[in-house]
Amino acid sequence: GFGERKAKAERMFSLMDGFLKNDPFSLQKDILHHVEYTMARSRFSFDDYEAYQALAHSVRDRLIERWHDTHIYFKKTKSKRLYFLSLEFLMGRSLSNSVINLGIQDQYAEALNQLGFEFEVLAEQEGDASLGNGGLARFSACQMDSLATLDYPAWGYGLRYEYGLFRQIIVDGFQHEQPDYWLNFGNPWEIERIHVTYEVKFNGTVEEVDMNGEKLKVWIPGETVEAVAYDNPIPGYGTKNTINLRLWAAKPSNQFDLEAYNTGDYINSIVNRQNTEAISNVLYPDDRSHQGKEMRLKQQYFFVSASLQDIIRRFKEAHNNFDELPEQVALHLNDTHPSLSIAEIMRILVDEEHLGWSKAWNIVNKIFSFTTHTVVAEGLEKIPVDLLGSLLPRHLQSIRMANLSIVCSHTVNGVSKLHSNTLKTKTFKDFYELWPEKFQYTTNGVTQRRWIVVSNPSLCALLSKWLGTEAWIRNADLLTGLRDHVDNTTFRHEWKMVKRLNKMRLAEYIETMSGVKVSLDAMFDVQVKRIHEYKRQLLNIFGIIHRYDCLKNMDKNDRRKVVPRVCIIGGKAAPGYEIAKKIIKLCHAVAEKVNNDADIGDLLKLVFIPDYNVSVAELVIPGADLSQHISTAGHEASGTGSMKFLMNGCLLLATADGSTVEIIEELGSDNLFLFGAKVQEVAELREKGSALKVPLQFARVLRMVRDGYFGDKDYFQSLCDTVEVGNDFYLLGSDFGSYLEAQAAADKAFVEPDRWIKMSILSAAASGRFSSDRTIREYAERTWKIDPCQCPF
Ligand code: GPQ
Repeated sequence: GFGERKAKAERMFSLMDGFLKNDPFSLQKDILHHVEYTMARSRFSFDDYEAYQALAHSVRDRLIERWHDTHIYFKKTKSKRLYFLSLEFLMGRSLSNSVINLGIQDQYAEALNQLGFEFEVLAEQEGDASLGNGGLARFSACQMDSLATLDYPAWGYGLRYEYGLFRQIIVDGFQHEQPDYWLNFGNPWEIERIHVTYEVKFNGTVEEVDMNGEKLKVWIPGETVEAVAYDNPIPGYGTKNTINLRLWAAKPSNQFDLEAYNTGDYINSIVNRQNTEAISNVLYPDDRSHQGKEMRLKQQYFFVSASLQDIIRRFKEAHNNFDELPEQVALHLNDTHPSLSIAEIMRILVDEEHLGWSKAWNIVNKIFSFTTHTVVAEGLEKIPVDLLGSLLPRHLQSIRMANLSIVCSHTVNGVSKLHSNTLKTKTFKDFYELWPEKFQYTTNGVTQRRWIVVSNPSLCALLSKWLGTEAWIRNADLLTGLRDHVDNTTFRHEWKMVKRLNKMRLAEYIETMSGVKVSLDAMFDVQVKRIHEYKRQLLNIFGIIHRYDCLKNMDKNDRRKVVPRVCIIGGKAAPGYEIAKKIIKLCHAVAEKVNNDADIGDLLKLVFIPDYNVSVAELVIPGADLSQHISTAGHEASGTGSMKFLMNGCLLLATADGSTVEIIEELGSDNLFLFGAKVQEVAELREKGSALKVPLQFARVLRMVRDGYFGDKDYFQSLCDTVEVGNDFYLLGSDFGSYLEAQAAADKAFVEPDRWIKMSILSAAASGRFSSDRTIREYAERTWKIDPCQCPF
């Protein structure tokens, strides 16, 4: 009875000595406890790595407490839930983010100090969780942070790849890929749920069976794999709410292949069982083209099947009528990757819940929303009929993943205003004419918790000081308040000092990574993102070659007026993307020449930062003066890097593409350096073909590369071909002139420090709209129709 249960609860409570306490002394006790009993190291002797692990485990305990309470509360209130389905999440590191969101950063710093450790030093021990490729995956991570912070009853679902995105190492200027076996040293941020498992079926045949006169279709699978849940708590900031990111791992199923055992083929049957684990082994590193790969399709279905079984089980715990599904569940398809969910949920409702096709269809049409992240054609997945047919014989109905997603979703989202227009007028024109009301856009955003509070503590302190509040950490709109202080010289001075400090941090990193010493007085000009032809890193490199060429031809007097530059480029190329790899090599070849030219000295340096990832971004972005977002107009669906730079007071040099168009609306075109063809001009320029006008400087730079000025003459020819007049799809040549003008305008602004600092402050002040909190609120209200549900303290 009740009395018994109450007594039991009280006893539990007293055994736990109340819930975990956060004063420095309690934290120390917990850290040492984990050194001794979790790490099994002596508390009298442990190194930084073990200290980090013990520290992380103590944070994990605190996360688990809130995570439990949050879920009990969500369950109790029966709030409608959002399930965010994504095959990629780029979480990066968790330690700093967690203690900041838990609000116990200072207590931990003090606790560690007394033990003789420094928080920042231990934080460096953590590796990145890189379960994604680029912008799409980092955007998923930012959205999880905002969902938790804004108290939305949401769950994330994904795959627990054992190998994350490859590590990039550079040998002799060439990219090499190394496996990222990130779980090698244990992962304190996840909770293994050995009892949360589901069977996932593959292959086999569909048979018709007679059930009391009714003909039913039954799928007889050829192979069964088990999905095991790993839960990753995601804490909100300034709230107790801690939501869940559930990642699935594949394990051999317990369904034995009896026949194999009986025929005595014991060893082989074990080997086959082991092979099934391969499904969640590795993240595909080609962002946006996974055409026709069987293992990729298996991953998608494995993920979808496990997630939906879990979601339906949870729904059925509290409801017995599927008509209530749309009021209880919102399913979000993050790109087309999880779109098999649609076919799978139909299969479950029809085959397993026996709702009948039309009833099931009606329900399914009310629960899905879909965001597409690209306009590039190869980003739209297609699955060969025979592949889908043999792997999932009961699902074969449609195989253009985007079409399937559009037809069955109530909302089709673009990721910026410009992107959405392209979807409506080009990519999905026919669908738009059929269902105009489905098409919306929700401009992307990034979380200021990660991109200011975690990564730029000095700016964070300065913002709170001048805004007179820390409230901007939950409400980024308050950043506009910085405009009030832009004429204050003390403020501007402090702003400048913060930038200088971050440049120092970055300069140290550059020196240890590449041996290149850079001057803090130079303009730090950064382009970091995946390497793609449409993102035009080659335009940047050609600009650098041009700059070098000009310097070489300048007399001593003129050189004195030149603004020194440190050009920084970073990003990974998909392993099979030859042209992208050549761009990386060219960058190194130019760097080699320029950096070793004593005659040029500090006037120009070029550094390639290897293995660009979330934690490297946290270091690079705050230290940038200028950043480049220079895709051919109409090709970057949104772009989120620009938003992170903007928040950190970095000036943008950009084309009017993706989210930049909206950044201009907030910031005004005077406060950034805009160049290049507009989206509506692109088609016409392309049509001109070899009649297109290209500046002489461009032809000269191209000639230098072709003639072997930077070595490897033969190797670079095919790269040069891609931008030769008549073949220059991404319009590097025709944009080159205005690119150089924008660069000159940036140089000019930089020599007026006051003006530059003002522009920098105004950039950060305009960044509030690009917080993922705004993105998530829009999605929640307009698309998912979910309400906040705050777990009381
Ligand atoms: N994006 Cl389709 C990726 O990072 N990977 C992909 O496979 C696809 C899109 C990016 C896109 O290029 C950026 O413009 C967006 O800002 C980002 O997704 C998030 O929407």
